[in-house]
Amino acid sequence: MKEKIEQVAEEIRTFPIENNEQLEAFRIAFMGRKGRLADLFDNLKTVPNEEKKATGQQLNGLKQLAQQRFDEMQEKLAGSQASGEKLNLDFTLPPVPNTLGTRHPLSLVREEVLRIFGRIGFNVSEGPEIEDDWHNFTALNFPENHPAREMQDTFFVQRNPDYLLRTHTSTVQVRIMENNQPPIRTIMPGRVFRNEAISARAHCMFHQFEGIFIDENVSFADLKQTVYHFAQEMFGKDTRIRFRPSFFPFTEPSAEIDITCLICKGEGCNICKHSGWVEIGGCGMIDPAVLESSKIDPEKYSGFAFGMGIERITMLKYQIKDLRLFTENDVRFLRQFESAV
Ligand code: 2NL
Repeated sequence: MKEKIEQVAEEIRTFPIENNEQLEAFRIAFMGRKGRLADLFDNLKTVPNEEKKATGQQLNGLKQLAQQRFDEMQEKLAGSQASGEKLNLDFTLPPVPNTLGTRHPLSLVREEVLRIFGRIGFNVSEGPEIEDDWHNFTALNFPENHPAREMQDTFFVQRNPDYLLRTHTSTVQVRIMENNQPPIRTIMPGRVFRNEAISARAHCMFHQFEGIFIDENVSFADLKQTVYHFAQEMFGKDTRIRFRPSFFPFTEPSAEIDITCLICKGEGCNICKHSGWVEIGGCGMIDPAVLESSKIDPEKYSGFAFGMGIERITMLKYQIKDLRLFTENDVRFLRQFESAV
């Protein structure tokens, strides 16, 4: 027994402890429930009675020795980690830079649109993406048999086809007109949905913004100047605009808005199909029937409205050739834009 104790004492003194794992191995080997010390204490039963007291004292000494070495090494390891010696750290090195995300190009353009119109007195309105027939079609003067009301053009809610995914953001302006009297100046950005196959030029979900301006004596000249101001702020001072007669159920007269092609500056290229002009949206004077269905007196007030695609403007501004890039979340695409601050 005496030799055994000596031998274990030697092992306690020489057990290699250079890191936390070895410290734990030491604790388990000697001080654990099934360790060397527990073993020796068990053997105490077999020691003759007259030697028991002396052996017990030796064993207690051994226990103290193990505890001492453990405490000492634990303190030493904690100290060397804190000072960084063991991990070989150089605290003078510059920190690894934080990689910031970038803003989505559609967000950049939407915010720019809101800033431009905000500066000339437009506020921002939002509304639900699931709408009813009244707000999406009927209040906007869509006739009963209009093609947009067909299943192949619009997503209807299956259980109740009076509900649908809005196909334009005019739905929100209908609510604004219902609940406010002029003057009304507001911009409505948002997601809209159309039942279309996904390709480089079409998607079933995209973003647009519409604006309305209703007051006494609002004229087509006000509409033209507002759109012109927007085009210059968004695309640069050289940008010119052109209106082409068109038709929308909710405006009369209506026009399509073109701007001079940003790529060739009007000279003619592939993007503008050699016309020098590209379309960015539509506009018109709000149809008196639409004002009336929203309880605004068309005898007293008039207004204009316009709508533009955010994807379309973004593609023109950044020369992006495929709509699908906006929704694929490919970081090689996304990283090219302004970083989030
Ligand atoms: C386009 C054309 C347009 C409107 C949207 C509108 C809204 C109300 C009343 C009357 Cl509440 N009009 N919006 C008017 C003309 C054109 O959008 O090409 N959008 C991408």
